[in-house]
This record gives sequence, C-alpha cells and structure tokens, in this order.
Amino acid sequence: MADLELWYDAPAREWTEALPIGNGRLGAMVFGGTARERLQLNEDTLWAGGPYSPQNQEAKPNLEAVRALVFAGRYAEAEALADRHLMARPLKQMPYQPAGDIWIEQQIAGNMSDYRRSLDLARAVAATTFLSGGVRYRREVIASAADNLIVLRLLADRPGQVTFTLSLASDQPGSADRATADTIGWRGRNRDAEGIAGRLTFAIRAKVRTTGGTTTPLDAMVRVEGADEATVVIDVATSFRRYDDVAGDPDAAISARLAAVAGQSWQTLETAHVSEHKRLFDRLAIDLGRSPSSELPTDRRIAANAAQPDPALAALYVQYGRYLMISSSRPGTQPANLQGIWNDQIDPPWGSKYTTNINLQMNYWLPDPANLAECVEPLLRLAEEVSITGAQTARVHYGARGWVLHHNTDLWRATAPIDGAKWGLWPTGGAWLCAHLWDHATFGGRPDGLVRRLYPLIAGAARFILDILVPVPGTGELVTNPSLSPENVHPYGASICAGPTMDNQLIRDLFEALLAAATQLGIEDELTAAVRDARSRLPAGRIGKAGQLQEWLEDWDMQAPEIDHRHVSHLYGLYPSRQIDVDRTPELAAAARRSLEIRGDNATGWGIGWRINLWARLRDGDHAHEVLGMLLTPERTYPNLFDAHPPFQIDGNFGGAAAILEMLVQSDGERVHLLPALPTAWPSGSVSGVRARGAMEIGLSWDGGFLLTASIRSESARNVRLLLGRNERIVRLHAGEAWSLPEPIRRD
Ligand code: FUC
Repeated sequence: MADLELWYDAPAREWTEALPIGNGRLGAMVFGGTARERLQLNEDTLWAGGPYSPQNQEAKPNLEAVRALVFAGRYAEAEALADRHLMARPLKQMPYQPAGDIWIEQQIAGNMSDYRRSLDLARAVAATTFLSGGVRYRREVIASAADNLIVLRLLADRPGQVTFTLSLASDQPGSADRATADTIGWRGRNRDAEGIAGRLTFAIRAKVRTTGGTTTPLDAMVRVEGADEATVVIDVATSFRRYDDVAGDPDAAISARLAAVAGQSWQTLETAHVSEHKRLFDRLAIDLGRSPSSELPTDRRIAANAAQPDPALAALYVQYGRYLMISSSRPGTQPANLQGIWNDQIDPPWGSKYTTNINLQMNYWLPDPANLAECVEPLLRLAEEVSITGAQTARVHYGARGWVLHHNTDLWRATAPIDGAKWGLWPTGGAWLCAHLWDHATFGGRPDGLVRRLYPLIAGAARFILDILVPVPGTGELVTNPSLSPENVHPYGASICAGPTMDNQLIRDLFEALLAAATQLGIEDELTAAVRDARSRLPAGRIGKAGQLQEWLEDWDMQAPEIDHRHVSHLYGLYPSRQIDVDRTPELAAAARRSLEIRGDNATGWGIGWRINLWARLRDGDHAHEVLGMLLTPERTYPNLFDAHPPFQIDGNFGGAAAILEMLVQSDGERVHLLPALPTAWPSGSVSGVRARGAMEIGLSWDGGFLLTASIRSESARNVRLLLGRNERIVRLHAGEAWSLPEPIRRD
C-alpha cells in the first residue's frame, strides 16, 4: 500500500528525517539506524516548571491609562506602558521537554544492503529492514494506544542472530538505574525555567523479552546475545496529574502498565494496536490520482513535486495529517502542541507550547472534517482548564468576570499576557477557543450533552468580553482596547490598538455561539440579553481604499510596515469562520480576496496552510492548488513530511491537510458544497468519510467534467441544500440512511 506509506532508502541523519510514532501520550522519533538505532522519546506531560500563577498585580491599576493612550492615538507610549505594567510575571511560559533516547547497538555481520525504512500510516507501524552478512534484519516499532506503551521488535531471518546492547540516556536532571537481567531504567526530574522550579519527577523504563539467546545486565545496560527475536517494551511517566497537581507516582504507573502486558506476545500487542488505530484511521479514504513520482521514496517525491505536482502526495499529506492527529491527541492526553508531541530540544522553538492566536486552533482544523472528532477532546479539556486559571487573570488584569486566555498557554495553563505587549496583549484567545469548540459541536450536530458542557465555558468567555468591551469615543461601537491584530505592527509604530477586525469577528462568533447554545438549552437571562445588546454594537467589517477588508478600525493596511505579514488575522471571518461568504456577503468576500492578494501567498508553513483554506473558501481551486504547491516543497516540508515553519511546527501539517479537504467539500450546517474548489490538476478522484457540519458524512467521486457519485449519510432526518458548480438541489435525508446521487451529473 505505497499510497499510505512514507518510505526511504537510507537511515535518518537528521531529526526531521526520522519517523514519528505516538499514542497521544508517548511519542518517539524512529531513526532507522542499522548498527546503531535511536528512538528519541517524548511524554506529553514532561514540561519544565511546576504549577504557577503568572498574574501581575500591577496590571489592573494601569489598564485605564493604557486604554486612554490607545484612544488618544499615542500607540508607542501605550505599548511601552503596557510592557512595564500589564505583562505576566514571569514574562515567558514553561517549555515542553524531551524525555530521553533509547539506543540499540546491534551486532550486524558485515556490509549492509537492501535497506528500507517506512512508516505505514494505515497500521501505524514504523519498520526498518536491511540485509547484512546474508542475514535479513527487521525492526518494527509501535506506540500502542491500546496498551499505552511503545513496543519495539527486533527480528532476523536466521535463528540466533539477534545480538544487541540496550541503553538509555536523558538530558534531564537525573540518573540511570542499575540494570536488572531484563530491564533498564532512568529516574529524574524536570528542569526549572524562568525562575519557576521544576516540580515533576519522571521515569523511563525499558524491558526486554527474548526468544532464545541470553540476556544479561551490564551496569545500566542490558546485553542480549544470540536471540531469535527480541521485544522491548518502553514507557515514560511523570508525576503530573493536572495543571495544579504534581503528586503522581511515575514508577507505579509504569509498573502497572508493564505488568498489564506481561506474557503478551508481540502479535497480541500489535493486533490490539493496529485495530485501535484502524478504528479511527480507516474512516476516511482519499484518491486524487497519481503521477510517475508517486513511486519514489518520500523525500524524493517532495523534491520532485515542484517540477511535476504529484496528486498522490497531496492525498498522502491528508492521511499523514490524520495519522499525526491520532498519534498526538487522544481522549485523556494533552492536546497537540506546536510540535504535536515530538520534540528533541531542551529549549525548543517557541517552547513547543500552545500558541493560541492561530497555531493551536489550526492544529484542530483537521479532526472534524477528517472524521476524527474524538481527537478534539484534549482541546476541550484544555479550554475547561484555562477557564479556571483564566478567571484569575480576568480578575487581576482586567477586574473582569469570566475568563481570559491571551496568545499562549502551557502545561500549567498559564493565561496572562507574555513575551511582550506587541505579541501577547491580545485578550481574545479564549473567545477563539470557544468559537472553535462551537464549530466542533456543529460538526457533530450539536448534541445536548456537548452543548451543556460547552455552555459554561462560552458563558464565561462572553462575560469577560462584556466586561472589557469599551465604547469608541464619539461612537456607540464596542471594541477591545488594548488589543492587537495578531503580531502585526500598524503604521504607528506598535501593534497595540483598539478593535482589530479579528477581535470583532471572534467576538461576533462567540456571541452567536452563546445565543445558539442558550436557545438550545432554553436559557434566557441577563447574560443573553447583554450579549444581544453588545452584539448589535460590534463594528461591522470595513472595506478600505484599496478595496481590501480593513485589518483595523482605521484604513491603515496599505501603510503597514509588513504588508506581506504571515498572519492573516482579519481573514478569520472567511476561514475558519463563515461570517464572510461568497454567496451571502459577496462584497466582503471580494474585499477579503483583495486583502489576500495584497498579503501575497508566500508565508511560513502555517501561513501557507491558512492561505490555502482561504482560497478554497473563495472557491478558487487552481489558486489554492498553486499555494499548496508552495507547501509541498523541501522549503516547507521536511523529508519526514513534517511542516517547516521553518523550523518544524506541526500546525502547517494540520492546516494544509484540512485545506485539501476544504477544496473538496464545504459545509455550514445548511448547505453542503461538493467540489467547491477543485483544481484542474486533479481531474479525477474520490473521497469518502469526510464529515460535514450537522452530523453528516460525505462520499464522492469525479472524473473529467462529471461528478460520478455522491452520497450523504446524516445522523438525523433533515433537508440539505446540495451545491455543485451552478447546480443546487434540496436533498431530503433520512436518519441513519445514505442518500446517493441517482446518476452522474456535470460539475459545472
Ligand atoms: C506565532 C507566529 C509565529 C510562530 C509562533 C509559534 O507567534 O507568529 O510565526 O508560529 O506563533
């Protein structure tokens, strides 16, 4: 199944060539070495520091002065004052950490040939195989969600040929255990950072089982000689229990998990792992056609894609995104951070944390359309946790009710503004999380249970916004102040401003979500009344002199110093939101298009991923495909298909994969649009298992100018408007039954 495989003809030299495996909690990068193999390990709760409160008591007393300077147009002074008094203490958050490395020094006979390493996305197995001295060696590694462990198997095609030394190392403070006959271990603690003491303890353990041969301890290592095959079960645990509780017992957790699989064969463990993986992975299939380069090793395919676009690489990118989501975000684990769960650095880029002014949300653009709704659960839990810590920040920094999240959070759910006012002083991260989770609920048909769970979260975010909105002097319009249009400096030497377009859009979505949820739950109270009133006073989108959608209240766009800035925050209204729509708000859609043209398509990995989605919403398939071509090149995609910001940042993987699906199916709960942005480069293909808003599942196939087949399965009885080119028809769906297109129809 080459279509669902990454493969290479040489071992990884760089980390971004190694292959990721993960079960949501544990991750490993598999290098596929021959005589020396490395598994670089991660555990999703191993971060620096410990529970802390970053609120700054000076914030509230200085808030009004900053506001007044912003309204007076004295932006640089406002930003300087904000930097002095409104920012978190410490000014940075805690970084995500690598756990350690498992090393295998294997005795192999002689010259190596016939090498191949691969990652099978459908089974979630990383395999390495090679010939040496007439013996074929093979290794397979899985990160099993079924047993919550990593398992490595070493094989040879002749008896007694598996001989190796197993060791482990970590850069964290701690030390290796003395090995027992079959087990090596390491114990330590996490690091301090930014003056916050490391409060976690953690442990790594690896236990060997062999068929034949001997196993002996050697200081901290275990030596296996002459076995027919060996299995190594690997676990990492920390004492983390919750963002405010670090009293767990990592040793006990590891012992329990290892005991649970004692006596189970590799086959048993692998079967359980593969079937759990397939339960999620097999729900969606995609075929966009092939090209001769589809047969090349993955690194060469990426290099070849510029000269001749490889449609199968785009399809693989979707499935790889789904694989990465399943591997880094499962119910009960931490959400996927900037690097999913894969990080080998003590001081990773941007702390490998959660950046909430685009990156964390982008990570979760994929799972709903890609039929992996349960992978969103960690994000929902994170939102619930920051709603607790963010209530303190709302009170201390703004004197407001409800809760706030600014542009970053970490394992400890810090919510105060960090890094500097220019980047961090943006109070609508929580509103975005709520808008996103409401869209997630919309995909699932807004089931009562989920709506009940979301309501307090959304209500808290809305209360905060109601308390911080201020009238623009001289108008009745309500805006945020201080805020910023994520990370973009306006022509007045600062990014600090009042009422950036993105905030107005986010708050509108937040308020719409609150009112829809309240209606569903039969709630009508002082909050819904206040939200209705404030909603009518939010500034509408404005079209500037260049015909663009204004990024700010003022028409500053053409004078901004970085006119091609990577963030396209004001286009949030077009994607992921649906406030701007080609059919319903054509003038705003044309203005958004103009803004996108002014910004240009070249950006960081995630910046490109966002742009592809925007072009898809504008229904320009060829342009979307051209921008996709900029993502699927060695500049923006590493040999292991990890997105290159650069450096590695996983949001581009998820945003890019979501965009490819957005080119094929769009939905808003009422309409389902088939092939809204199909590029000419994909003349025939098929996709099945794509989810549409309103608890629907879509399958379709096309060839030339025809939609050959289409089917919609809906969980409830409903009418849906089906759009295809200029065609529109109302389809009546019955609960749980699939509707199918009676015969092929023309696409245009
Ligand atoms: C935001 C972006 C950067 C980077 C960082 C993690 O600050 O502006 O490009 O993605 O998040």
